[in-house]
Amino acid sequence: MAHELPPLPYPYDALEPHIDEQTMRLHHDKHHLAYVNGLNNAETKLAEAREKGDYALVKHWEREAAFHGAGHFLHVIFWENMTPNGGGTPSGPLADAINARFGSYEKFLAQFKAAGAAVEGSGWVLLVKNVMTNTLDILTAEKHQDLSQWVTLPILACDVWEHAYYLKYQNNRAAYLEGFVQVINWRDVERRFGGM
Ligand code: MN3
Repeated sequence: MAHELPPLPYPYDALEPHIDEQTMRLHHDKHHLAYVNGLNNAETKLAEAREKGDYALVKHWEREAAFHGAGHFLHVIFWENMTPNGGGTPSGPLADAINARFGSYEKFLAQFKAAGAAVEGSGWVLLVKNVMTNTLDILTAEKHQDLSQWVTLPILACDVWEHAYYLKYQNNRAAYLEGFVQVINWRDVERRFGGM
């Protein structure tokens, strides 16, 4: 199913004077749309590869899916994270979690702004919820993909660093992957999927 560009949840000029109308029009209508189109194209190409059993370009299309998918999903969050009546401070369980992790809202904000200002080149600063520890963290992404999509939750992970297989398989990673498939605990994967 194709991804679609969601409309902004407020008019283009609603965030003035903090974020200007012209920036919002370009950012949403041109930049975000390009991510949506790029993600759809990458997913189409990967579907064609599965159909043909031809994975010669799989590395390229996985990278495209990561770049455009990360761009698309992060912008959806970004638009919804803003509102003309915004500002103020968090409350309730989020405020408690911020205080527990960062010491105070002021300390959280100082780290968030410093981390955002320190991103090299282009990227994002993100407040994230770790789904294993159920705690908050501030993380940054240079560019935004590093071959992944930020809103995804891993449910099946295979380590392909050389230390995971070199003693037995040397440089034959494909054979290691064959071996990994033989020992997958699908009950565990099912459990993790059910938690989504
Ligand atoms: Mn952007």
